[in-house]
Amino acid sequence: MEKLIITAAISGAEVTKNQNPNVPYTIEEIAREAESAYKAGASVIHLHVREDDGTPTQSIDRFKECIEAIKNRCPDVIIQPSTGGAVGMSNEERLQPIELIPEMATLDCGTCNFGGDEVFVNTENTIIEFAQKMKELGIKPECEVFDKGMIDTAIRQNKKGNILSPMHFNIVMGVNGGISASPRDLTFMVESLPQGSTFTVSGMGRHQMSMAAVSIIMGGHVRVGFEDNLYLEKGVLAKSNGELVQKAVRIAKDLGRPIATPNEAREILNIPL
Ligand code: KMH
Ligand code: ZN
Repeated sequence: MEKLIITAAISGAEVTKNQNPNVPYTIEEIAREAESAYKAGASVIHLHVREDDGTPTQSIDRFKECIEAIKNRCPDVIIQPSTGGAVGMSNEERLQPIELIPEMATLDCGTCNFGGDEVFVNTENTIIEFAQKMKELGIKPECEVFDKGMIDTAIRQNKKGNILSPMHFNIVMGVNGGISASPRDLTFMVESLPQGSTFTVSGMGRHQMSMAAVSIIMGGHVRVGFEDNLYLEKGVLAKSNGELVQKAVRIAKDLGRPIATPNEAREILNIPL
């Protein structure tokens, strides 16, 4: 079976130190968490950055500093900045980190309720604008899909030439407003992907490891980390992102799936070495 790419979503924009004191805010903390995930077996770091007080920001300067700090500790890791940022940010704000020409970045493929009164807005024109900019800059988009219609949107943009083949998807499951985290729904999503695509799965909260296990069995990849889940197991907060990656590695080993290095991940994702 193809080697397993583990993405660590180390920081997110929504989780706080009140929920888990190990959520990173400062540059030093972000670098520490990236290193813990990398040493445990993550080949991709999905990156959001914060001000020192925890406020989410898409500041290019903050991204630059964080990326440099991560690269000092994990020289070959793939860094995948978020262009989703936090709910309510403008497109201009959100797009800033792509000017640093990272190897990958997220491309959110639709609008989604995000619990309470929050709506994560991605109009069709936004998706086209973000996709075209990433294509121009040679950045591999990870299509974030929170529901089946978002896969169809990505396929439409692929047919229009705005997203190149082979496409890579992150199937996000269990957001309040998105598709549920269940094996049945994951099967439906995976069967809806174009031939030749790769995919990873992000299960929210308590679904993180169970959906990771299903994805590993299906030949998909996995995303774990504080952005989506703060607990190692019921009632036990994770001490680091590394602990969550270690757990995914254990599951993969038990299921007979070897772990990809960053360069092996580049090959699988069609990113130039
Ligand atoms: N924080 C969410 C509003 C992404 O990184 O592209 C958006 C998000 C998706 O996390
Ligand atoms: Zn994110």
